[in-house]
Amino acid sequence: MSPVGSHPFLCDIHDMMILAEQVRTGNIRAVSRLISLLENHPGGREALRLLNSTSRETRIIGVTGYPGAGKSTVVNRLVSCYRRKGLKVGVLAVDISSSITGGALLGDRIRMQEHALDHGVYIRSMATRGHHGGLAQATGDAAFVLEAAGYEVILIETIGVGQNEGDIDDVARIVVAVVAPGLGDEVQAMKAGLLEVAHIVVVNKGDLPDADNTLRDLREWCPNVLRTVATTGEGIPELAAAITAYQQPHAVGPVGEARNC
Ligand SMILES: Nc1nc2c(ncn2[C@@H]2O[C@H](COP(=O)(O)OP(=O)(O)OP(=O)(O)O)[C@@H](O)[C@H]2O)c(=O)[nH]1
Ligand SMILES: [Mg+2]
Repeated sequence: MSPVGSHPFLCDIHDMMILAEQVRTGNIRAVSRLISLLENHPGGREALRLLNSTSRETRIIGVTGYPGAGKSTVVNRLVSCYRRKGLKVGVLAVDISSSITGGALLGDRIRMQEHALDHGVYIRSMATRGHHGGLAQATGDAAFVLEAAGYEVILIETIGVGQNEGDIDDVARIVVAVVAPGLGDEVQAMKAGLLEVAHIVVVNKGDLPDADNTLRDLREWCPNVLRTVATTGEGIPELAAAITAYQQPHAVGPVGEARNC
């Protein structure tokens, strides 16, 4: 591990302490700079200790699901919902494999553009560069930075196709799986893996004709299935309420223990 001092972003421990202090005051540029440092330099993790983050009631919500199911559109709606409650929201859009996502990150930016001028919203795309477990570490570190900077809700979007969900489970305290109607045979085979990690399953694109069948099918696997039409916002307040209910300590026991599926 090379010393942080060799990193072009930072010169020495003094710089790092200043950066940590700026993060604690919620300075967005400092947040971005520290996350870049963490992504690019293993020694950057030292900076996390300087953040002195006391545990807050930050909600870390994972949103996973098949490519194109509507994760970004759902996340965008949830951001609006939490902003209406006056909460500061961070979004981490994780790109596990660029070969799967293609132009997804550009799409994410467009779908979340309405929040671009809102200082209470921080949106960042993260690439894990194919490292096994990279999602857990890089995203967990970034979530920790956002928490220290005073973000009260952190939404993590990631593609789950039956292999990578375990990662998001390590970081997020609650996982929402987004699926779209008309699951083909191939996707059916992945269903068990995705549902295993989900606390709440969302059948998005509820406006499509096949939605009822998909809802019926999934309810055989999982009792906690909601229907949304993210493009119009239908079902999003119910989803937000389900997330909140899941986080009540008395509702289902400690988050992360009980699964609805
Ligand atoms: N009909 C319909 N289309 C939707 C709905 N929600 C999202 N879409 C559309 O589905 C497409 C994909 O939406 P995204 O939100 O980018 O999906 P995603 O899961 O984030 O996609 P990736 O990040 O590429 O995996 C877009 O064209 C959306 O407008 C919905 O409720 N109904
Ligand atoms: Mg997306």
